[in-house]
Amino acid sequence: MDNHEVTIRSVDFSTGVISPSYRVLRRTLREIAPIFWDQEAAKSILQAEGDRLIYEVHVTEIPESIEHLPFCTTIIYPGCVGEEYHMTKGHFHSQRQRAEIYLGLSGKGALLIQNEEGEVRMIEMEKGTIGYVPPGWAHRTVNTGEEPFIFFAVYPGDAGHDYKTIEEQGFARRLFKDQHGPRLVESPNWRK
Ligand code: S6P
Ligand code: ZN
Repeated sequence: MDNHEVTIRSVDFSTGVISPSYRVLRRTLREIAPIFWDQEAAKSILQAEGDRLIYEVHVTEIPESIEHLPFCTTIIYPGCVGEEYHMTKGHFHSQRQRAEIYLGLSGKGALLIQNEEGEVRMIEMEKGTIGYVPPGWAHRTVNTGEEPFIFFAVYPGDAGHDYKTIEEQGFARRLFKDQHGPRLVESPNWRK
């Protein structure tokens, strides 16, 4: 039996830190700026503040192979780029017929899922919410609150990550902040 099969781990619900973990992926505005609608706002932030940490993913060394169930946590820091909330890049699983489970640990957010036809559904997430990503649906998460939005994710080890499709086509809907809270609007540049 390999060590990763017997290691006892824990997760801190308020920070998202998994112990022991393997590495932390950090996504900053400079890297992911093109995902946001307001490119002028992204540019001004980068000029005025320098770079900004948008989210982190804490991963373990569980292998990404069919017999395993890799898990990780994501911490999306609060804030907006223009009027659009901080969010993840979003992806399909390379093997489309692979689902995923999210569990909200802390903060407030939304899980957007989108199928190949561009149909979008939104699941509001908070501590204790289970967000189910059915097979064949791309997924992106958004922080709609004032605190870090933290969730735990588990997926089949052979799922794979297809980022390219979302990089090229985007999501058909975007989440903007208005005076009444989050507003889901059609994305003018979808599939352009
Ligand atoms: C992995 C799972 C999550 C995301 C993470 C960051 O299948 O869906 O752990 O990787 O939330 O999002 P993204 O789109 O940058 O991978
Ligand atoms: Zn996924």
